Amino acid sequence: MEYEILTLLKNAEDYISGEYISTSLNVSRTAIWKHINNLKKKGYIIEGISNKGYKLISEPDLLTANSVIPNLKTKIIGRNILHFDSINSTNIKAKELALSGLADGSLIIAEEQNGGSGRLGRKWISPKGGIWCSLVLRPNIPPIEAPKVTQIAAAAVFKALEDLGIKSTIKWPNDIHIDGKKLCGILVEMKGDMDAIDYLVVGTGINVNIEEEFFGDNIKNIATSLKSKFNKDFDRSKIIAGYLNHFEELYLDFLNDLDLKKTIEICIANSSIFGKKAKLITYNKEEIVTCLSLSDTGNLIVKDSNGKEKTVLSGEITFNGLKDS
Ligand code: BT5
Repeated sequence: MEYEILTLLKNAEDYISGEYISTSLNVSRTAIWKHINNLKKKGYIIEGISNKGYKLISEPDLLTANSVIPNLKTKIIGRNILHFDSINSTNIKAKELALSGLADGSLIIAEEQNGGSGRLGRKWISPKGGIWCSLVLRPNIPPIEAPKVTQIAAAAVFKALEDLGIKSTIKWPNDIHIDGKKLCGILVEMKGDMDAIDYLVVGTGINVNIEEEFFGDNIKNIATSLKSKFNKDFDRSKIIAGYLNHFEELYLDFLNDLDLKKTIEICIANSSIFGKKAKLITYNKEEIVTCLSLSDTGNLIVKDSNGKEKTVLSGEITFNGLKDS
């Protein structure tokens, strides 16, 4: 009920009466009054003036259900939000809760993580001011299709930024960059067997209102944030909701006939790697390749040093020590 009241308050240009809220939501005026008081205790500044009604003046800068859900247009994605102030990792929490039956589309959000992780056990720096979240999904698709969800998430982050007029690029398979520096990383994990997926966890980290100094010497040359790029703070709840809205649109296409067309179009049109020489690292090998494009199914198409084209299902590309050409 709180976020329904907040949705009305946010959509109103001026004061709205208690009576209007109570008829719109079909609850008593006393109940409205109690909810408004609860919201005030949570840090929302809501002005109440007799004869005029209520007006939302400001809200706390937290990614709670109350701040995210009013901006959602989704049916299942992000409709159940669990918010934590500080935890080790939203992916770890999501996996724990998925095991005990957490619903499809649920989202775990943390204000900060003290054990955030990237792929292959790498560390992910996650101070307050970022978006650190993990979606729990239970798709009825063959397990081999699971890695494609990484690209859906990347395309969705790209579109959410584009909605704000921010131009980024997608680095296959799991990074979003601005000016060649990493703004966002995605970590998809899966539990299942050969035939069926039990759950997927889609962990997404976006550096939003983070000062450059938080990155430390190790990554300050390769990481960026919206704050350091644009020198201002951004509304994180709009960015995360934009991400979830775009994610659902692309994901529902994918669940229907495994259609990745829109996702791949976005990833191809906004990739930072095509035409470039890179080091391709796969589970058993490292080699120098030229990145060409993506296949319809989201695999990377490369040309190896013998001029032979091949497609790569999962792996990593780096330009370290190579001249972009
Ligand atoms: C990734 O791994 O890019 C996946 C990152 C996923 C993070 C999210 S946050 C919510 C959820 N909960 C988690 O615990 N994880 C997910 P990878 O491609 O392996 O990149 C990791 C590398 O990026 C590190 O080795 C650093 O070099 C660099 N890095 C670490 N923190 C960063 C940051 N905040 N911004 C940019 N780069 C960072």
